Amino acid sequence: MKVYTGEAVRTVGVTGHGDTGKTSLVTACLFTAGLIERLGRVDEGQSVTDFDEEEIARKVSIWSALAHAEWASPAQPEKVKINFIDTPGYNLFINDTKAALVAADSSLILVDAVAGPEVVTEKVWDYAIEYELPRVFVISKMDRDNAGFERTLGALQERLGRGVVPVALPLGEAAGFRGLIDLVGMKAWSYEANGSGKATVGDIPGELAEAAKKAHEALIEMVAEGDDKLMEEFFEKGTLPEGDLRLGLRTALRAGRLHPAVPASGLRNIGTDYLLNFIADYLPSAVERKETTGFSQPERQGEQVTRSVSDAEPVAVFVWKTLADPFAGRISYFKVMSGVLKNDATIQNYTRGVAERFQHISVAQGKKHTQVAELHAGDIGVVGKLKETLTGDTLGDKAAPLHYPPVKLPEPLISFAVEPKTRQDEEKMSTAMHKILEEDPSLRYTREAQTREFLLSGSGQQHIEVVVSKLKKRYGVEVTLKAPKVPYRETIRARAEAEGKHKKQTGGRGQFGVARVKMEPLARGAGFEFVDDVFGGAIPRNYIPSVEKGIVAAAERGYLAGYPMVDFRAILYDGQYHDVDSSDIAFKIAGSLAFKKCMEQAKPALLEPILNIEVYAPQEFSGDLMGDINARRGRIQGMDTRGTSSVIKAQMPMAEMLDFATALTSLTQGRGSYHAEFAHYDFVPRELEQKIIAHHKAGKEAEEVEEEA
Ligand SMILES: Nc1nc2c(ncn2[C@@H]2O[C@H](COP(=O)(O)OP(=O)(O)OP(=O)(O)O)[C@@H](O)[C@H]2O)c(=O)[nH]1
Ligand SMILES: [Mg+2]
Repeated sequence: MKVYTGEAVRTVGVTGHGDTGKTSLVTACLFTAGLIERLGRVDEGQSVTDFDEEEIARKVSIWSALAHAEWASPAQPEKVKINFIDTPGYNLFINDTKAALVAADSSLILVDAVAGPEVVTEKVWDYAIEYELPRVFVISKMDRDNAGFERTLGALQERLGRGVVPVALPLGEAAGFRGLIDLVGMKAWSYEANGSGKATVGDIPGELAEAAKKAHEALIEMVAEGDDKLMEEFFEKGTLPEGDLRLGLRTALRAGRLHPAVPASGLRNIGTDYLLNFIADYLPSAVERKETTGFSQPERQGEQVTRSVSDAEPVAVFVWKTLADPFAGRISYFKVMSGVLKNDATIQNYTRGVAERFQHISVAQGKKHTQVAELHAGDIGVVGKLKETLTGDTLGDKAAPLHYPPVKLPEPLISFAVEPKTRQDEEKMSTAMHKILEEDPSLRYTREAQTREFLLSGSGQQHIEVVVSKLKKRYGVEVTLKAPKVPYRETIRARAEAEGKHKKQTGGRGQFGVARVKMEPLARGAGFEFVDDVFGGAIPRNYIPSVEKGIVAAAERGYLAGYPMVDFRAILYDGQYHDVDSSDIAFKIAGSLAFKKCMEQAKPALLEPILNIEVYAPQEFSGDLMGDINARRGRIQGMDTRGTSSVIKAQMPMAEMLDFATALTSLTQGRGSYHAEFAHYDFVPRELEQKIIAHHKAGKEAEEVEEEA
């Protein structure tokens, strides 16, 4: 492949709500540009960018993927290279979209011409703003029944402002959709019905001339509005020359003032050549960003270091994605932030302090990789077999280190306990899971210290199920998912005082130790405190830690229902010993006996973890959501609005959260999301407490109690 410098590279993030036709549009663009031979369909598992087996099975994009086209527009006869980052659109997989967009220089936002703007439309719009990406709307699936360009555009303008302006109008709609009218060049583009992507460019049909003229003038006015010189010219002549219109549109797009909209159909391959031209002519090249900012230390520490996106700078690359290929092993997706990366270069991983060899650097067409000799500042590539490099790492010239900050993703919403089915599964599980975690930084895999369960956390049940399926198909590991155990705790509500006496006379040497202990409740979160208040050698110094150990061990085992006892102080104030018969173990037992006796007076109680939650959803769902939160023993703390969404803040017992994600999805038709974090422990209500204790005594798990409740 030809070597492209950054000026001739356009990296476009293809984003939008689930099912808006992103993957189909990318495949159609590649076909129109002649980079693939067949217009493969997502539904048949033949698209370029949905190549993962899970994606093919489910017919949705789960992970971001990379493709490229080489394209010359009439205005730019020199070919440019367009990198497409096809991203997932379903809410549950949207973290991967955010992670991948960091590598883009502009974004396409697809909006279904039937459904109009949806939740994720606004989400990806926000991402684009965060990453400072110019935004172009593609009103997609224009060939569908009931497709409406004007209606969709109106809805977009209502939500996102009048900066959304059409630069092309559709020629026909629904089954009659056959092309578009270019409002800059004022020509009609009519496409062959066979999906070849070839258009005949000609005059605007008479019946559409008036509408086209009006839209053309509106576009000119919008472009002129932001520029005094253009405004003057516009007032004088009542129009703008095409050259000025083009320039003005480019400037307004870069400034985030205008967001052009174009109609298209990926499935029928209508409008893709127009779109490719638009990308080549209007969207920023990879070097237009001019500067990037990193830090002298990892984790945003140290001083800021700015670097221009230029071949003249030392080489630096940022890894934005990792893929665990079953055959090729680890594949790293990177962006060249500065300098020129040559094939076979050995560069330093600043994050991990190791050198890595970039052998066979390549460009990706979905799963297919083509080796290249070098990649220039601003471009994107892939490389296999890096030893230690992971997503979020910066590598480059050893003499010029800097660290680009890794993308911060929201914390997972839902957790499951994963249990390997067999012994063999258990042995393979950890290795397999770590490979999957490398690919998906929005997953968490932890061992809960108290319950000893392995917890897998993600953005929703389907996200976790994808992992389970991958474990099985790719790594041959079978697991079952269960609701995680709630890490209840125990504590005391009252003071107590007792004597623990361990005395045993069995032939030879006996055992003897007496510990007198007071206990008192401590504040939530205080943990355990031990106070040595022994005077006059009632217990020799060396045995005092033994008493403490005995109490700690007993507290670990709990008193009511087997959960660890916390937030109390134990004061050892007196005791007795025997010169011959006393020992460490005798005092340990005395300590544990004292603990148990104290419990008889100390009013032990169960504690449950409470989470702070924030629930986001369109306003119309607030009432239902608050009802649901109340029914789950939640306490509403306040309500806010953010854009068109409302935010409900509440505190909720963890035990009630286990199926909240599922309930939220059904209550809000998939438009809600939430964030939760641990807040504190609080007393379990009396009735529930009695049930948990009774079930513990009957040898059952607390979870079954919750299910019954
Ligand atoms: N009628 C019509 N159907 C389309 C068009 N584009 C895509 N589809 C269909 O819509 C479905 C989803 O298409 P995709 O291309 O996978 O959509 P996507 O936006 O990539 O979906 P996710 O990545 O899962 O969010 C498939 O069944 C496609 O065949 C189109 O232009 N017209
Ligand atoms: Mg897709």
